[in-house]
Amino acid sequence: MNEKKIREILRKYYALDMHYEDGRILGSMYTSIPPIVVEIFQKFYQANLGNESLYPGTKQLERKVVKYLFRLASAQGKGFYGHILSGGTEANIVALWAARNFGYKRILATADAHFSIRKAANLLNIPLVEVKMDKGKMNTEDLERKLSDGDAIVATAGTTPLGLVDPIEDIGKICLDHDCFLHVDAAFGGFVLPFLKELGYIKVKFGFDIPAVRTVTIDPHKMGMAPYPAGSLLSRGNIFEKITTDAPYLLKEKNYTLLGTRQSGSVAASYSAILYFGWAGYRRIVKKCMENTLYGKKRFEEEGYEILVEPEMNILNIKFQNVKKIKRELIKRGWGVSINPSYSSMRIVFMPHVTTSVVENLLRDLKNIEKS
Ligand code: 0PR
Repeated sequence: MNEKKIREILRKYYALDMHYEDGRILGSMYTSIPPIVVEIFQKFYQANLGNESLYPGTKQLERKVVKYLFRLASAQGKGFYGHILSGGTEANIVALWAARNFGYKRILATADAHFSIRKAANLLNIPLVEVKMDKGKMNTEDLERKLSDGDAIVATAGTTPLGLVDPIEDIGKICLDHDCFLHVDAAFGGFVLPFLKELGYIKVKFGFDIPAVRTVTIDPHKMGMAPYPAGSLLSRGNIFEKITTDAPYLLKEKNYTLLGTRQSGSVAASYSAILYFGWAGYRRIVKKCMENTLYGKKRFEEEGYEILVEPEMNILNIKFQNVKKIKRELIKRGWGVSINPSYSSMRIVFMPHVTTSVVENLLRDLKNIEKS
């Protein structure tokens, strides 16, 4: 088949998909990325760090990206390790896999921890103990009550449903009194919190500046403006040794992540995004996203809607009595929505494509739904 015909066939399917540029995707943690980043992704598309010896250039780029992520995670000095993985799910699984291999026997997490934590518990065949929450954040008294030596704790910096930060400093203090493994899931918050801090919106620690924190997940493919698959796992000390597998037919004869073949064009692309935006550029993005979140909060309140919880990051939740019906109706009108049934709320992730005019369009459609 000639190229023109192939393009024609695929155009039809492309048109069926939603695209960030259309301003209708409200509940994703991804957005459209600059053409240069896409170009670099294409250029490096063959790279596979699953067999890194063939790709020493991309390997060097992985180190550079990881170094940048260390800065986001406040890792200072030597003794830190990291890899670019396929996303938050793989990073959370690998962290808990290593913890299990160190001998930690249970996982303690809240109900708002990402569902990949439940997957990890299931795959690793270790019990998951639910820690209570206070308004979406881990309740440290309940944690103290339930914690034993030999536990792994998962704290979240930017929870998936509400975008809140667990009290990680307090959790870290509790952790120091026990033999436990503290993993921080900053898949979303890792590229947000350091900038919100500089902008004066929030004052929290979430990374390696908390002594008990052992591992941190930060995803370039969320607020890092990189194409998927690009997550990361960073660790104090080399936890990857605990999950290394012999792979005799690879040049390096070792494999130290969950996946074998790893699409690593995204590693080069992540580095190009870091160069393109720079620290100040990411801060500008975060500032705009936060301003839009607060604009959304103000406008929804003006129109008589209830905001579930004061946003700490660029995630806003609007309460609805019948949130499933709202979801259905919005989908009918072409919106990509995400709801939190347990909070009876709709979640808007204020990624860069969710602008003030998207908020106004959404409010207009919600008014129409109410009338219908
Ligand atoms: N940790 C946290 C805190 C997350 O929010 C997510 C994903 C993960 C880990 C897992 O990351 P990966 O999906 O990269 O493995 N949270 C998003 C969510 O559930 C994922 C997402 C992204 C969902 C785009 C929908 C979507 O269109 O909201």
